Amino acid sequence: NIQQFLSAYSDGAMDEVTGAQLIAESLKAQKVDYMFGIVGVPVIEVAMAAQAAGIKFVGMRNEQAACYAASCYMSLSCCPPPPVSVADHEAVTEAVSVLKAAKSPLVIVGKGAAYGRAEAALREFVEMSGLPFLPTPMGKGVLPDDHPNCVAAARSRALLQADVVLLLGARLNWILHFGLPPRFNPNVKVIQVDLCAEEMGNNVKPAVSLLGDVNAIVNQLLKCVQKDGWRYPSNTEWWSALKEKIVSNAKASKALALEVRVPMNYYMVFHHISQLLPQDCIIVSEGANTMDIGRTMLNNYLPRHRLDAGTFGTMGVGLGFAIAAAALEKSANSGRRVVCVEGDSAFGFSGMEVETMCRYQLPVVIIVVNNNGIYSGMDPKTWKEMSQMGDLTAIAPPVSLLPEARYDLIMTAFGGQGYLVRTVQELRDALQRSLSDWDRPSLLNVLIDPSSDRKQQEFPWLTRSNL
Ligand SMILES: Cc1ncc(C[n+]2csc(CCOP(=O)(O)OP(=O)(O)O)c2C)c(N)n1
Ligand SMILES: [Mg+2]
Repeated sequence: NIQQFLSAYSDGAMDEVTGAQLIAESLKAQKVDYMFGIVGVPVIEVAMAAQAAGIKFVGMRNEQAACYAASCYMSLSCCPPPPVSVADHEAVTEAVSVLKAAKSPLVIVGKGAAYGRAEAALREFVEMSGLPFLPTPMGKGVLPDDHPNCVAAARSRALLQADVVLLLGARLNWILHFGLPPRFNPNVKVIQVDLCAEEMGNNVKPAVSLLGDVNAIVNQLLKCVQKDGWRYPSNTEWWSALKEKIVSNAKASKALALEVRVPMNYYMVFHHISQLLPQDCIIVSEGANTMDIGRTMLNNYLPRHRLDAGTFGTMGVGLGFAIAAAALEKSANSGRRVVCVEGDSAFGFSGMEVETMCRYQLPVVIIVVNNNGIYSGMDPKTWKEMSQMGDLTAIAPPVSLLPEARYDLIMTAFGGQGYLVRTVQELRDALQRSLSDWDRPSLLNVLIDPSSDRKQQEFPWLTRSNL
């Protein structure tokens, strides 16, 4: 440790100590085991001293992506658990009585439940109480998406009509429409479970606040319902309404997924990807339609196996996240695959990190869902016609990107496998081949219909811009 290092120096066992060594040794003493960055004078010395101190150094192509990689590493590798604090006993009893009085209760599982490792207690609680649950984007997988109590496929209805929401480590921010109408019932009662006192009451005043460790509190709730054997009945109007919506939404997605057409639509692409991905893979995703539709179609079965643009919707995080995740999986020899599902615009933000993946032989499978733009784009012919009509900077829609750009060639440029994909068969073949290659990364450039869109939404405010 740093003390030994310094005493070796003062004993004269070492002739000289450099600033770089001190930085490296103190990082090591704080249990840093990976460093992501870019060197140049005088950072080269720090990176080399880090390696000498036993810290692995991943040289990236842009500091922004290096920061994303480091933050991802933090959330995937386990930090020492903080001291566990439980909620006030009376508040727990109060929460259970609010739940029992609910006509249409809903459990929302946030990323706090994932970080808090609440999966085992939560599964028992949900199965014991018979309550419907909805994961937030990063809460996906705490309980498997195919769990019978998961109502993700009826998300809008569940949020709109719930009269009591048990909010587990999730924030009422824009992702949950601030907990307010028109997305939520104006009289909804929120039971808020959170580790952070400052999150309590943000946007909606909770009916009950349970401050403390999510896992510990779910266990407290579980004990409470176990004691009197309470269970929310499965034959309620609420469950029928949710199930009816799940069935009709699944039907609409399936109809789109089973279309036979070239170019493909989003639903076809995700349907076939979801059939081929291993259940334990880590899914990284970013984009707009790509991330939103992908989230509904690509199931997570395990906690902490999904990383996406998250709370701030920041594009550019995907490749950094994937590099950190793949470095971890590779050194642990876990056999788990990292799959990175990117919109074509999202991919562009950190696209040069493909070289990083090739250099370190990280077998990430990147799938670029390429619709020639941000939300939508133009087909090559229309683009060409438009370019003959005038100055593109004056007339090209700001959402458009170069049609049919060959992102797959970026991967082959550095020695990885690139695939250009237009059809379902090509998609399946390329994905199967990529998933069996553990020596190098692959990139599937999946050209889809540039006017492909989400399926019809029930409410216009779901997709309308707030501007
Ligand atoms: C750092 C950053 N810059 C810009 C944006 C604005 N933005 C939102 S989604 C998006 C890209 C969506 O396009 P794409 O990744 O191709 O996904 P698609 O919707 O086309 O499937 C952009 C640029 C953002 N979210 N983050
Ligand atoms: Mg796009």
